[in-house]
Amino acid sequence: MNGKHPPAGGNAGGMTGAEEVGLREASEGLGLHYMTVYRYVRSGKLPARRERGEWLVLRSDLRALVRQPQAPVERGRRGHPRHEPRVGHLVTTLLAGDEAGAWTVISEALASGANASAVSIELIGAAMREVGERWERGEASVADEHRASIIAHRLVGRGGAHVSRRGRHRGIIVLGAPAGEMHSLPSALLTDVLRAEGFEVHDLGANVPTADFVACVAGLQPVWAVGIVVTTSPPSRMLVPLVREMRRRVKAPVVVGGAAAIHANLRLPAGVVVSRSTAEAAALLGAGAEVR
Ligand code: B12
Repeated sequence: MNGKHPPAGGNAGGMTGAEEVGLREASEGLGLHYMTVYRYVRSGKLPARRERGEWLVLRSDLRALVRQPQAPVERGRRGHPRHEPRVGHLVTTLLAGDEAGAWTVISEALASGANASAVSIELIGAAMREVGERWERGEASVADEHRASIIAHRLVGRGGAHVSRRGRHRGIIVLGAPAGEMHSLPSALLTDVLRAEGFEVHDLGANVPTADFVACVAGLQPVWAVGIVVTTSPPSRMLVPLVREMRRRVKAPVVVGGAAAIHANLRLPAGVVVSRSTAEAAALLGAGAEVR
């Protein structure tokens, strides 16, 4: 929205008069409950700006909303809810520092029948990759990106409450990144996927010193599998020593993955598996098996 807006007011029903209206007026004009329109704003479905504590929306945006086909749950080829349209809304809210709006996007996805781990991977992961692209293009500042990743972690924490499973767990999986690798969201996201599959997951996050990572796994034995993730290319020089030490000290299978593992020409000890995608990482760790 640009800055050339006249003051709010005018005839909401006919959507004529001033270019911008407040939410009360917008909801009357649309024939929707005030809270529904508010949710549209917070989730990014309806563009709006705030002036002296009041949300203002353009009449042209209200007309565009009315013309939109009603598609509350979009479904993909296999009948799963599709999240692509929501990713854009999530990016907008993340970059605006609007945590409540970001959570609205997530909760709407959950309410439409999406499972929590799909939300993690397809929504939060995809949105953060887009944030990275905007940062790379100079369209988002480092502060924007930092704020977005803090919110993303908080969303994962909140969404994680939806994936807890009752009963005995299938085994312990430990995830983390080697020293020097500062990206912690990849393991946080995979944590939810594995918990949904019934594993007890210990996520050590980013930048874990080799000795401490290995000692933690050794202390938790028996461990079903260990996942080590590298995101920045070239991968941390501590990756190979970590993998070697892990293989030497613990029996659990080790899976290495993440964006940097896929692209790098890694020389890893025999028996260590490299995953090429999130789904493959989840499958390999869940199988707890070594694939040579
Ligand atoms: C947030 C962010 C940061 C934050 C991280 C904060 C945090 N606590 O995590 C901070 C500010 C620390 C950061 C730092 C840097 N960053 Co950064 N960052 C990002 C950003 C925007 C999002 C990262 C993210 O969470 N992505 C979402 C995750 C979920 O996506 P994913 O990586 O595909 O993860 C999946 C896979 O890893 C998969 N998976 C597959 N196999 C396996 C196996 C296992 C075991 C596991 C657990 C997971 C797994 O599971 C994940 C979930 O789906 C990305 C953009 C991007 N494309 O990701 C840049 C990005 C990764 N960063 C980048 C860069 C350049 C840096 C810095 C070098 C910047 C700098 N000059 O300082 C430093 C590097 C620091 C370091 N030594 O590691 C580049 C990397 C480019 C490259 N070729 O390596 C990116 C791609 C941005 C860009 N477009 O240029 N960054």
